[in-house]
Amino acid sequence: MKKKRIAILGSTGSIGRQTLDVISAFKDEFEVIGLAAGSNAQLLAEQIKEHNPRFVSVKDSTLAQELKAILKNPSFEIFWGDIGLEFISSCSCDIVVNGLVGALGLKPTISALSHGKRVAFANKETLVIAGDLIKDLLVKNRGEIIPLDSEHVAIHQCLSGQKIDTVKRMILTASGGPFRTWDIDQIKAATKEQALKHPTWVMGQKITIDSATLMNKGLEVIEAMNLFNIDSKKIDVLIHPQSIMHSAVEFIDGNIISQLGATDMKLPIQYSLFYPERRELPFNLFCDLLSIGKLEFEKPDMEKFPCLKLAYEVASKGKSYPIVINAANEIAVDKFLKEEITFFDIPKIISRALESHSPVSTSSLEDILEVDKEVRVKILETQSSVV
Ligand code: MN3
Repeated sequence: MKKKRIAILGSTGSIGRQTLDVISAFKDEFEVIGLAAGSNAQLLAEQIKEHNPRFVSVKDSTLAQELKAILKNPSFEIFWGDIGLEFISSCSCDIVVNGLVGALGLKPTISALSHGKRVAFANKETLVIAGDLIKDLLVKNRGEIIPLDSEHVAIHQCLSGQKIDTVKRMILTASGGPFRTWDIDQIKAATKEQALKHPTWVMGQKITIDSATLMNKGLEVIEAMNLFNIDSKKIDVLIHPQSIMHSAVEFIDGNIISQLGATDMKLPIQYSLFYPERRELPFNLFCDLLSIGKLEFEKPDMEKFPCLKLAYEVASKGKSYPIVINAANEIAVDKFLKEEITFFDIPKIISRALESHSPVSTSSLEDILEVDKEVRVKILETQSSVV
């Protein structure tokens, strides 16, 4: 059997590491061709020793030197920066796993899809800021996107064999994050450590903070809108603390199809890498419904979690607003992680950025990057004096 050739963008991040866990469990079926990482040279070196890729990319030339020094006789070609990411995303592979965080993932996605690749997609921010551009590329080239985000993998399975015009609504579930049961004043005073304690999922820092504000769910609403071509009015969010039902689709005839499974990213990753086939799960991650006992659902509280409300507003406004919400959120989360602002400054910064934005239509990569940059510069210039 011919092995599937895989390139991973963001190999040392949470998605990248778990993708390599899945690949290691199916060594006869996959071959790692390319690895792109940021600045964790030590972990990348270990991954290279184990998977022996042909192409490697790191953040900059200093890190490339560092990596060469760790691995005495490298047998791979090494690249760095934007060019490296673009090279890896268009190299001779069958599947590109995009596990990058933030708008950084946009250019490599465009490059992979322009080369007709299948992209296993965990980089939601790219679909948020460049939905139309990505949809255009999918029409023009033979590339495809298979979701890797657990909710979207759930919906992808619920829609199997169904017609999109028979969908009444999609139900995205959310764990509710660490502050689900806190009152609003407690949330306002939340610290970085408290926000990083996610109740059900183990993930990277940015997405963990996004889960605490519920911005993650807001971005996922826009992601679902673009991925499945559906109006945001037909996408509901339900808080589901057990995180066992990963999402659901209600059809016009009243039937609801949902997908359930263990709370572990290796499941959606395995689904995405093998789709449309299935393989026996090589991990002890089968879901025991008896030990879970009950599934609960709650309505999200938009006062306690204003980021979700902002995301819905942006989803219906469209134009360049999704770029603004994403850029402002990335900056605000970064500042919160550096302990420069409070937890409730995050929605404040975002809502100020949205209010002061004059919408434009963005049809090209250049347009998108220009708005993205403008928003970031404006926040960094004014923010310190306002908050
Ligand atoms: Mn998700």
